[in-house]
Amino acid sequence: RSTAAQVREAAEEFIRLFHRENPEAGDPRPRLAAVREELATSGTYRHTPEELVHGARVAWRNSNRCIGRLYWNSLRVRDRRELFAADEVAEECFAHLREATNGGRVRPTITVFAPDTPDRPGPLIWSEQLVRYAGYGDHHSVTVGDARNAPLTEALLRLGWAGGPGTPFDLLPLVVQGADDKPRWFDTPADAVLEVPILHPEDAGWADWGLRWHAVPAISNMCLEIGGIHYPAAPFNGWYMGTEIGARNLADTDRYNLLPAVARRLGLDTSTDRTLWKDRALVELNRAVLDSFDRAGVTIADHHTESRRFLTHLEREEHKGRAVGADWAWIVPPISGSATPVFHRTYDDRQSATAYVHHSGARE
Ligand code: HEM
Ligand code: NRG
Repeated sequence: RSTAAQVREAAEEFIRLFHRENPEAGDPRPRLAAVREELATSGTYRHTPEELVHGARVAWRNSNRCIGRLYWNSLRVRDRRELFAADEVAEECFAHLREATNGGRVRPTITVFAPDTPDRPGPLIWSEQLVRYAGYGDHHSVTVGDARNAPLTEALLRLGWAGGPGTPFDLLPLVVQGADDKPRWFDTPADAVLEVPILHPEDAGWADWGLRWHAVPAISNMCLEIGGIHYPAAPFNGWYMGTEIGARNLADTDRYNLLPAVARRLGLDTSTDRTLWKDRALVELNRAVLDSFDRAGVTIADHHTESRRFLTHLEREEHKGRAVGADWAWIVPPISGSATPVFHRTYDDRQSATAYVHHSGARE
């Protein structure tokens, strides 16, 4: 919780930044006076549509863990601040997915729902992303699907969801908690989700495996903070970098754990680590992910290209006189790190107040 003085300070800092970076908005002083007045009488203030757009973009620019920030200034912002009921939020999340997916030409997009105010909290999305695969199992082991989503899957079953067909890639419903309401779940319409079958460019045998992944990563459980105002529900997406799927989601031992199966298909000797069978399997899995998205006509970046773009971003920001914060451990890709230019340097890890922030947990 922030004090009134902290909110006022954050608000003033943001309004000054907005006017500095948008000279056409003119003298900041009248706006500063209006915001101070609104804060004094109501304890909150409303961003103008232009402030909201810029704030959401700057929050992306300030995401220290994100390698994809070169295009921060072209984020599409869907202003849905009038919505706080669970069913309306869910409906707009599905519309967000359709617009962002754009038939495969993925468009970086955010939808901003009602903010927290002294009168009423904003809505909250429990699902980590708009698209998630179920993880089924008991408390000790997940036997089918994505173990990362086992807690969400359990919560859904407790809320009365009947469960999916039981494949490793069952789409979970979206869980939304409206302002002053219980969490509710909403089946994800099939036409809102584009999925890509993961096939290997040379080994046709991968088709029998039924591997797939969704086209759009849309994080939905982070709070957008702009100038002291908190937007608890503000799902955003860009496009995938291949390693997120090929080196983590499908490969991590506590996710789909596919490296042993890939190595077997490749006929590798898995009896000892020294054959580097895991490394070779990782490369083939990542080739399969990139090739499959390309063949399906779905936007995806490889880690070499996205690393180069990030260095361009650093240069561009430096020219503008702005410092860029970055978190090395998140920026460097999980495979072939040293073969990308982002590895061979250090970064300032300064944090900014306008940012996407992880919630501490679900509201009671
Ligand atoms: C994290 C890439 C767009 C905000 C990341 C990560 C990658 C990435 C690889 C690390 C993820 C991980 O290791 O799990 C990209 C690419 C984009 C993109 C290729 C293409 C346009 C965006 C957009 C936003 C954003 C549009 C917000 C408006 C973030 C944030 C994180 C992050 C907040 C940290 C997430 C966390 O703490 O869990 N991004 N991103 N990114 N990105 Fe981006
Ligand atoms: N690693 C996660 C997604 C995290 C964010 N990555 C992005 N964000 N590309 C996964 O689902 O694999 N984005 O907004 O594009």
